[in-house]
Amino acid sequence: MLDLTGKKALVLGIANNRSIAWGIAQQLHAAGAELGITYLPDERGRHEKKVKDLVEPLSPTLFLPCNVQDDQQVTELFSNVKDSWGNFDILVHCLAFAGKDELSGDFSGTSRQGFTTALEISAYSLVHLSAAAKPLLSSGGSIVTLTYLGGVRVIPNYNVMGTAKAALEMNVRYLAAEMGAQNVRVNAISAGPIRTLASSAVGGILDMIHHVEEIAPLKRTVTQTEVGNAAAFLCSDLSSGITGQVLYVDAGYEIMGM
Ligand code: NAD
Ligand code: 0WE
Repeated sequence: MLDLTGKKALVLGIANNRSIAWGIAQQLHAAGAELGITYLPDERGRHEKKVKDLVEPLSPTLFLPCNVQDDQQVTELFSNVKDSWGNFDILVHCLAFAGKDELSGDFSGTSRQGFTTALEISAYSLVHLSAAAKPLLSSGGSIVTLTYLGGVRVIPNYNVMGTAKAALEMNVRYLAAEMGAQNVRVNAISAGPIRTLASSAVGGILDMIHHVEEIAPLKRTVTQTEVGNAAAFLCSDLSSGITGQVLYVDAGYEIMGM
């Protein structure tokens, strides 16, 4: 049985009710985990209010700001986690960002700053958060991140995010090799395209979703709930022998050649 009772899970990346991280948080809660939620702070506190209202039914015991570009916010986050929870069990990393300019046009037009920002927020953040979490993660703990096929194959316009996801997937392997010594596992879920805040801002996402509905073995896209269930599995003791892997939750799309 998938049972996360007694486990504490810190989830980063909820922006609204379409976020993949929201699907994951709901399934972790359903399996009995105690939740800590972070949000990306903005000047007016609108994200804070929105995310706070959304997650209230999951009764998180921690609710804290974290912009991964700010070292101090990461330090304060884990100092709060340590004070309130002591050790914890699960870290869910569900965030990515590239400037809009970088997500269309020629890949060779990627700017130095655009490249740096995309890799900093989307890939380096997993390394940084894992380092900060490491002294607090219990034996049997699990780190899960979200990736996309565009890190392995060329997907039109995914551009520098593809480079960032390739780096992220390699981070998973190096982190898994290191964290195995303390019986902490590190894995990624490669989700098929889902309409979320991040993906809806991308031109042609609907055409991409229709393409998947035609080609994927299951003839449909996946849902936040299906990604959430796979994440709950990777966070649970049911997956105790699995680390350093990329698990495709994509209705089978990745296997197809034509
Ligand atoms: P989303 O917009 O709901 O989530 C992205 C999150 O990143 C937001 O919560 C945002 O606040 C956060 N974020 C951005 N910059 C940040 C920063 N500097 N510090 C902290 N947080 C920051 O979109 P989503 O589609 O749910 O994306 C979540 C993850 O899933 C991403 O890693 C994305 O690459 C991945 N993914 C998405 C799809 C898809 O089709 N939607 C498919 C595969 C993988
Ligand atoms: O990882 C992602 C989304 C990543 C993303 C999206 C945005 C849009 C708004 C990162 N940064 C930004 N920055 C913005 O300003 N996905 C897997 C969804 C996605 O994004 C694509 C896709 C798919 C699928 C971009 C181009 C092509 C396909």
